[in-house]
Amino acid sequence: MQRLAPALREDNVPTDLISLIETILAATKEISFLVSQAHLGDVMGSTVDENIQGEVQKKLDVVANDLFKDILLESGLVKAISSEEEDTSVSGEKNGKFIVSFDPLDGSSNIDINSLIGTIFSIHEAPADMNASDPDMFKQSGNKQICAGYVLYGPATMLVMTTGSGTHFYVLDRTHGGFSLVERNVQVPQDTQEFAINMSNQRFWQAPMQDYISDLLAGDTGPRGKNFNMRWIAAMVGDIHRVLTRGGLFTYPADNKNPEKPFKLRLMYEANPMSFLIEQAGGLAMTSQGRIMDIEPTDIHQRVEVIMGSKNEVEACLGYYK
Ligand code: AFP
Repeated sequence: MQRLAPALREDNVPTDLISLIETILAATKEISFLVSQAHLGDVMGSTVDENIQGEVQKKLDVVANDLFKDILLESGLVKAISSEEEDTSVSGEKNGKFIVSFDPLDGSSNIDINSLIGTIFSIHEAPADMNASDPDMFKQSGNKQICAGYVLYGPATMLVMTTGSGTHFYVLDRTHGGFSLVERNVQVPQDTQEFAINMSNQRFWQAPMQDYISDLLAGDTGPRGKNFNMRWIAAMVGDIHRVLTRGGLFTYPADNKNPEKPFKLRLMYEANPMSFLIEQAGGLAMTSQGRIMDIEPTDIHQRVEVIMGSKNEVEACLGYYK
């Protein structure tokens, strides 16, 4: 089985980007070990702190964030990082060529129930003319990502990554401690009979999403003329991994539960990297208004509506917004 670095060289990924990817993966291997230790290590449960989004931080959120922050800033490869767990960007090497946005531990509510969690990352080139302490460096659209991926800490630890030449699956091979390529150019099936949404928010959705989901639930007796299955893992990494593997529609739509916060998912370290992976696998990644990766960011922690997955099903859903 082909190992990571040769596979990346085959895709003409530059050496310094390969080094950065390997740096990120070194941190994920430590997290993978910590996750597998559960109660045997001191990583279960919550801290007394909240992050900038007002969410109580789990111990593993903090440990994973510190691991990433330290390893990336020590690498000399990055000019700055931004993380779900940091208030603003953190500067690194002033001549660093890259900036990295990450969610160190996606699906935090799954930590204590020994269920799927993961790390999501997105890499852009650092603008040479900007100061390392300037958070505006991160205001680059998803179109400008040069690499995006996630590591899923499941029964197997898997890396799913794109550098713009397709989306590929790798598995952490514990016999040699590195990631091996297991599937090149994954393709999301264009049609699906499966959707993922947090149904408990139904009464808060806008009318088009209400109508779309009602039609799916009506099954073969409704206007869609076929039965749909539903899944919800409560970790975007888990849900998107299923969509990349066997197709599906994943959405976190706008809702009016809290009028000050109509969207849940974060653009820079959730929606953009997942959009890059989904599009590179032939799927669609949209809001009800347009392509996610076309959005020009205004804030590191900005949130966005997400409708992504199998092309024909995403288009069917967007049809309700016209
Ligand atoms: P965290 O990154 O704070 O763990 O949040 C996970 C998440 O943003 C995303 O991964 C899930 O799809 C979504 O939240 C789950 O939301 P619900 O709490 O509504 O199930």
